[in-house]
Amino acid sequence: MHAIEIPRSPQPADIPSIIHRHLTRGPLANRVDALRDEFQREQFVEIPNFMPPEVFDAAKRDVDYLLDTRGRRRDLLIPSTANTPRNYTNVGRNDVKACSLFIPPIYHCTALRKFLSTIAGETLEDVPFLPEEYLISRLHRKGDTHGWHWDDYTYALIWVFRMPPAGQGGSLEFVRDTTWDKDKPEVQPVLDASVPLERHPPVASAYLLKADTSMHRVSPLHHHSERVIVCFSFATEGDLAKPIAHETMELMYPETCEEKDA
Ligand SMILES: O=C(O)CCC(=O)C(=O)O
Ligand SMILES: [Fe+2]
Repeated sequence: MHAIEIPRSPQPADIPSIIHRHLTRGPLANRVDALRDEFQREQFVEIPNFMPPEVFDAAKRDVDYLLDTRGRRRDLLIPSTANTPRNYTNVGRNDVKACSLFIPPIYHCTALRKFLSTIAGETLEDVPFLPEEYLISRLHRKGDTHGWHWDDYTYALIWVFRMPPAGQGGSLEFVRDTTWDKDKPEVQPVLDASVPLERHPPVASAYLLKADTSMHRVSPLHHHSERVIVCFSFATEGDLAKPIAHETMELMYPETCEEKDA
Protein backbone atom coordinates (compact mmCIF):
# COMPACT_ATOMS: atom_id res chain seq x y z
CA MET A 1 0.00 0.00 0.00
CA HIS A 2 1.25 3.45 -0.86
CA ALA A 3 0.81 6.25 1.60
CA ILE A 4 -1.47 8.95 0.27
CA GLU A 5 0.24 12.32 0.26
CA ILE A 6 -2.15 14.98 1.47
CA PRO A 7 -1.14 18.36 -0.01
CA ARG A 8 -0.60 20.79 2.85
CA SER A 9 -1.28 24.49 2.60
CA PRO A 10 1.88 26.37 1.80
CA GLN A 11 3.42 28.54 4.49
CA PRO A 12 4.20 32.13 3.48
CA ALA A 13 7.86 31.59 4.39
CA ASP A 14 8.02 28.73 1.86
CA ILE A 15 6.81 30.89 -1.03
CA PRO A 16 10.26 31.79 -2.43
CA SER A 17 11.38 28.16 -2.61
CA ILE A 18 8.03 26.91 -3.95
CA ILE A 19 8.08 29.54 -6.71
CA HIS A 20 11.72 28.88 -7.48
CA ARG A 21 10.95 25.17 -7.92
CA HIS A 22 7.83 25.89 -10.00
CA LEU A 23 9.67 28.21 -12.38
CA THR A 24 12.89 26.26 -12.71
CA ARG A 25 11.63 22.67 -12.61
CA GLY A 26 7.91 22.89 -13.38
CA PRO A 27 6.20 23.05 -16.79
CA LEU A 28 7.07 26.74 -17.29
CA ALA A 29 10.81 26.11 -17.05
CA ASN A 30 11.23 25.00 -20.65
CA ARG A 31 8.75 27.54 -22.00
CA VAL A 32 10.58 30.69 -21.01
CA ASP A 33 12.17 31.24 -24.44
CA ALA A 34 8.81 30.89 -26.17
CA LEU A 35 7.20 33.27 -23.66
CA ARG A 36 10.00 35.79 -24.21
CA ASP A 37 9.69 35.58 -28.00
CA GLU A 38 5.93 36.08 -27.84
CA PHE A 39 6.24 38.99 -25.44
CA GLN A 40 8.89 40.67 -27.59
CA ARG A 41 6.56 40.35 -30.63
CA GLU A 42 3.24 41.23 -29.00
CA GLN A 43 4.11 43.30 -25.90
CA PHE A 44 1.73 40.86 -24.19
CA VAL A 45 2.07 37.26 -23.15
CA GLU A 46 -0.15 34.87 -21.26
CA ILE A 47 1.52 32.66 -18.66
CA PRO A 48 -0.61 29.55 -18.10
CA ASN A 49 -0.70 27.97 -14.62
CA PHE A 50 1.25 30.90 -13.29
CA MET A 51 1.63 29.40 -9.79
CA PRO A 52 1.34 25.85 -8.39
CA PRO A 53 -2.30 25.03 -7.53
CA GLU A 54 -1.70 25.18 -3.76
CA VAL A 55 -0.29 28.73 -4.05
CA PHE A 56 -3.17 29.78 -6.29
CA ASP A 57 -5.68 28.40 -3.73
CA ALA A 58 -3.93 30.10 -0.80
CA ALA A 59 -3.74 33.45 -2.60
CA LYS A 60 -7.39 33.12 -3.65
CA ARG A 61 -8.43 32.78 -0.02
CA ASP A 62 -6.54 36.02 0.74
CA VAL A 63 -8.15 37.76 -2.24
CA ASP A 64 -11.71 36.67 -1.37
CA TYR A 65 -11.25 37.63 2.29
CA LEU A 66 -9.85 41.05 1.39
CA LEU A 67 -12.62 41.78 -1.12
CA ASP A 68 -15.24 40.82 1.50
CA THR A 69 -13.72 42.89 4.29
CA ARG A 70 -11.80 45.74 2.62
CA GLY A 71 -13.30 46.06 -0.87
CA ARG A 72 -14.32 49.57 -1.89
CA ARG A 73 -16.59 50.43 -4.75
CA ARG A 74 -15.17 52.95 -7.25
CA ASP A 75 -17.25 54.73 -9.87
CA LEU A 76 -15.14 57.45 -11.44
CA LEU A 77 -14.16 59.15 -14.66
CA ILE A 78 -10.42 59.83 -14.86
CA PRO A 79 -9.47 63.16 -16.50
CA SER A 80 -5.85 62.19 -17.21
CA THR A 81 -7.07 59.32 -19.43
CA ALA A 82 -9.64 61.41 -21.34
CA ASN A 83 -12.42 60.77 -18.80
CA THR A 84 -12.56 57.03 -19.33
CA PRO A 85 -14.56 55.20 -16.63
CA ARG A 86 -13.49 53.04 -13.70
CA ASN A 87 -16.40 51.02 -12.32
CA TYR A 88 -15.38 48.23 -9.99
CA THR A 89 -14.60 47.19 -6.44
CA ASN A 90 -11.03 47.00 -5.31
CA VAL A 91 -8.62 46.64 -2.44
CA GLY A 92 -5.67 49.02 -2.24
CA ARG A 93 -2.07 48.11 -1.65
CA ASN A 94 -1.90 48.94 2.06
CA ASP A 95 -4.81 46.64 2.91
CA VAL A 96 -3.25 43.88 0.81
CA LYS A 97 0.11 44.44 2.48
CA ALA A 98 -1.49 44.36 5.94
CA CYS A 99 -3.76 41.32 5.48
CA SER A 100 -2.51 39.08 2.69
CA LEU A 101 -0.01 36.40 3.62
CA PHE A 102 0.82 35.43 0.07
CA ILE A 103 0.58 38.39 -2.33
CA PRO A 104 3.44 40.54 -0.90
CA PRO A 105 6.00 37.69 -0.93
CA ILE A 106 5.00 36.81 -4.49
CA TYR A 107 5.60 40.43 -5.54
CA HIS A 108 9.05 40.41 -3.95
CA CYS A 109 10.04 36.86 -4.98
CA THR A 110 13.49 36.91 -6.61
CA ALA A 111 12.88 33.81 -8.76
CA LEU A 112 9.70 35.33 -10.17
CA ARG A 113 11.47 38.62 -10.92
CA LYS A 114 14.20 36.77 -12.73
CA PHE A 115 11.67 34.79 -14.77
CA LEU A 116 9.70 37.92 -15.73
CA SER A 117 12.88 39.89 -16.47
CA THR A 118 13.97 37.16 -18.91
CA ILE A 119 10.61 37.43 -20.68
CA ALA A 120 10.73 41.24 -20.72
CA GLY A 121 14.38 41.43 -21.78
CA GLU A 122 15.23 43.87 -18.99
CA THR A 123 15.25 43.90 -15.22
CA LEU A 124 11.93 44.36 -13.47
CA GLU A 125 12.35 46.55 -10.38
CA ASP A 126 10.05 47.36 -7.46
CA VAL A 127 7.94 50.40 -8.23
CA PRO A 128 9.18 53.35 -6.16
CA PHE A 129 5.61 54.45 -5.35
CA LEU A 130 4.21 51.89 -2.88
CA PRO A 131 0.47 52.28 -3.70
CA GLU A 132 1.20 50.85 -7.16
CA GLU A 133 2.96 47.65 -6.03
CA TYR A 134 -0.13 45.46 -6.11
CA LEU A 135 -3.87 45.71 -5.80
CA ILE A 136 -6.97 43.58 -6.15
CA SER A 137 -9.81 44.39 -8.50
CA ARG A 138 -13.26 42.85 -8.86
CA LEU A 139 -15.65 43.66 -11.68
CA HIS A 140 -19.08 42.25 -10.89
CA ARG A 141 -21.98 44.47 -11.97
CA LYS A 142 -23.27 44.62 -15.53
CA GLY A 143 -21.27 47.36 -17.29
CA ASP A 144 -18.33 47.26 -14.85
CA THR A 145 -15.13 48.20 -16.64
CA HIS A 146 -11.59 49.41 -16.16
CA GLY A 147 -11.64 52.01 -18.93
CA TRP A 148 -8.93 52.87 -21.47
CA HIS A 149 -5.66 53.96 -19.91
CA TRP A 150 -1.93 53.50 -19.80
CA ASP A 151 -0.07 52.55 -16.61
CA ASP A 152 2.41 54.81 -14.83
CA TYR A 153 5.10 52.08 -14.79
CA THR A 154 6.39 49.94 -17.64
CA TYR A 155 5.18 46.42 -16.77
CA ALA A 156 1.93 45.04 -15.38
CA LEU A 157 1.45 41.43 -14.38
CA ILE A 158 -2.19 40.46 -13.95
CA TRP A 159 -3.05 37.21 -12.14
CA VAL A 160 -6.56 35.94 -12.88
CA PHE A 161 -8.71 34.48 -10.08
CA ARG A 162 -12.20 34.65 -11.59
CA MET A 163 -13.23 35.32 -15.16
CA PRO A 164 -16.58 35.38 -16.96
CA PRO A 165 -16.89 33.11 -20.01
CA ALA A 166 -15.33 34.52 -23.21
CA GLY A 167 -17.67 36.78 -25.13
CA GLN A 168 -19.35 38.22 -22.03
CA GLY A 169 -16.97 41.12 -21.36
CA GLY A 170 -14.09 41.27 -18.90
CA SER A 171 -11.53 40.81 -21.70
CA LEU A 172 -8.27 42.72 -21.94
CA GLU A 173 -8.18 44.96 -25.00
CA PHE A 174 -5.02 46.79 -25.97
CA VAL A 175 -3.31 48.85 -28.63
CA ARG A 176 0.46 48.49 -28.42
CA ASP A 177 3.07 51.12 -29.27
CA THR A 178 0.98 54.09 -28.21
CA THR A 179 1.96 56.96 -25.93
CA TRP A 180 0.24 58.64 -23.04
CA ASP A 181 0.40 62.41 -23.03
CA LYS A 182 -1.02 63.06 -19.60
CA ASP A 183 -1.84 66.68 -20.50
CA LYS A 184 -3.59 65.72 -23.74
CA PRO A 185 -4.55 62.02 -23.53
CA GLU A 186 -5.47 60.84 -27.01
CA VAL A 187 -7.68 57.82 -26.41
CA GLN A 188 -10.20 58.33 -29.21
CA PRO A 189 -7.56 59.09 -31.88
CA VAL A 190 -5.83 55.81 -31.01
CA LEU A 191 -9.13 53.91 -31.32
CA ASP A 192 -9.92 55.65 -34.61
CA ALA A 193 -6.53 54.62 -36.01
CA SER A 194 -6.32 50.99 -34.89
CA VAL A 195 -8.30 47.90 -34.00
CA PRO A 196 -7.48 46.84 -30.41
CA LEU A 197 -6.36 43.27 -29.83
CA GLU A 198 -8.51 41.27 -27.42
CA ARG A 199 -7.36 38.58 -24.98
CA HIS A 200 -9.32 36.56 -22.46
CA PRO A 201 -6.82 34.87 -20.12
CA PRO A 202 -8.29 31.98 -18.13
CA VAL A 203 -8.46 31.53 -14.37
CA ALA A 204 -5.06 30.65 -12.82
CA SER A 205 -3.14 32.19 -15.71
CA ALA A 206 -1.38 35.52 -15.56
CA TYR A 207 -0.45 37.92 -18.30
CA LEU A 208 2.46 40.29 -18.66
CA LEU A 209 1.78 43.53 -20.52
CA LYS A 210 4.03 46.39 -21.60
CA ALA A 211 1.57 48.67 -19.90
CA ASP A 212 3.11 52.12 -20.30
CA THR A 213 3.08 51.96 -24.12
CA SER A 214 -0.02 49.79 -24.61
CA MET A 215 -3.28 51.64 -24.24
CA HIS A 216 -5.51 49.06 -22.58
CA ARG A 217 -8.83 48.45 -20.90
CA VAL A 218 -11.01 45.69 -19.48
CA SER A 219 -14.13 45.49 -21.63
CA PRO A 220 -17.47 46.11 -19.84
CA LEU A 221 -19.22 43.06 -18.36
CA HIS A 222 -22.29 42.10 -20.39
CA HIS A 223 -24.08 40.74 -17.32
CA HIS A 224 -23.65 40.53 -13.59
CA SER A 225 -20.70 38.11 -13.17
CA GLU A 226 -17.30 37.90 -11.49
CA ARG A 227 -13.92 39.03 -12.76
CA VAL A 228 -11.28 39.10 -10.04
CA ILE A 229 -7.58 39.80 -10.58
CA VAL A 230 -4.45 40.86 -8.73
CA CYS A 231 -2.43 43.50 -10.56
CA PHE A 232 1.32 43.74 -9.83
CA SER A 233 3.29 46.70 -11.24
CA PHE A 234 7.00 46.75 -11.99
CA ALA A 235 9.35 49.55 -12.95
CA THR A 236 12.43 49.61 -15.16
CA GLU A 237 15.70 51.37 -14.54
CA GLY A 238 14.45 54.02 -16.99
CA ASP A 239 11.30 54.57 -14.90
CA LEU A 240 13.40 54.98 -11.77
CA ALA A 241 15.53 57.64 -13.47
CA LYS A 242 12.64 59.94 -14.40
CA PRO A 243 9.96 61.68 -12.36
CA ILE A 244 6.62 59.87 -12.67
CA ALA A 245 3.41 61.51 -11.46
CA HIS A 246 0.56 59.36 -10.16
CA GLU A 247 -2.58 61.38 -10.80
CA THR A 248 -4.76 58.34 -11.62
CA MET A 249 -3.77 56.59 -8.39
CA GLU A 250 -4.38 59.71 -6.36
CA LEU A 251 -7.94 59.91 -7.68
CA MET A 252 -8.59 56.18 -7.42
CA TYR A 253 -7.00 55.52 -4.03
CA PRO A 254 -6.80 58.78 -2.08
CA GLU A 255 -6.67 56.87 1.22
CA THR A 256 -3.77 54.63 0.13
CA CYS A 257 -1.82 57.56 -1.32
CA GLU A 258 -2.21 59.63 1.85
CA GLU A 259 -1.40 56.88 4.35
CA LYS A 260 2.15 56.15 5.28
CA ASP A 261 3.49 52.71 4.37
CA ALA A 262 1.55 50.02 6.20
O1 LIG B 1 -7.72 43.89 -14.96
C1 LIG B 1 -6.92 43.86 -15.90
O2 LIG B 1 -6.79 42.89 -16.66
C2 LIG B 1 -6.07 45.10 -16.17
C3 LIG B 1 -5.91 45.98 -14.97
C4 LIG B 1 -5.15 47.22 -15.28
O3 LIG B 1 -4.97 47.57 -16.41
C5 LIG B 1 -4.62 48.04 -14.20
O4 LIG B 1 -4.89 47.75 -13.01
O5 LIG B 1 -3.92 49.02 -14.48
FE1 LIG C 1 -3.50 49.09 -16.51
